Amino acid sequence: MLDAFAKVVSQADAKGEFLSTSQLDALTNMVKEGNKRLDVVNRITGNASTIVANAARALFEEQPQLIQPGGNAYTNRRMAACLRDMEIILRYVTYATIAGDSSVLDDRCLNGLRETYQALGVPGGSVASGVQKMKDAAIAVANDPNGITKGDCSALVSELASYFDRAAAAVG
Ligand code: PEB
Repeated sequence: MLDAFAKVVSQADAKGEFLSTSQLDALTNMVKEGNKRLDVVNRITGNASTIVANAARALFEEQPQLIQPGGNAYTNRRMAACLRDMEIILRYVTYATIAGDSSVLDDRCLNGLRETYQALGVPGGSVASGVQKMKDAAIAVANDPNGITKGDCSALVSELASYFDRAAAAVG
């Protein structure tokens, strides 16, 4: 598990070199823009249950077969497992976002997830669709102009989007 700092350290160390100017510039920028990152993670964390519940509702509206008898979210046990899975994925996306690196998401959440869903008979494409809905909600929360210092968050939002896309691609 790496963060943006440990990542460049390990890359430089593998070559036995000092950190390059471009590596240092990228980290300088990350520190300078750090409050935005903290705010985005804080907002998503504070809205996590709403993001999960609304994404799940939208998923079941789009794919009602999931909650009909025989569906993968039919019975409370499966519904609970589904909501829990979405929450786990969102949680790891927040970890990757605060770290500025996807390795925690890759190693601890996505590795083997496709195979797990295949073995369980859970449709990965449906999970991917749920993840995309969480992405839209998380971006809306991140970009909400109310009650926050205004600034350009486009780079951070596309980084955030890339973690959701990564999760969707890992199972879909
Ligand atoms: C992954 N999900 C399930 C299981 C595991 C995971 C390991 C089996 C064990 C259990 O049931 O608890 N666990 C989860 C995860 C990590 C982890 C992401 C990462 C660290 O440790 N059903 C649907 C939707 C989808 C869904 C498409 C979006 O209709 C999910 C939610 N996951 C779902 C369901 C089960 C499950 C298990 C229904 C239960 C499957 C079953 O027992 O029939």
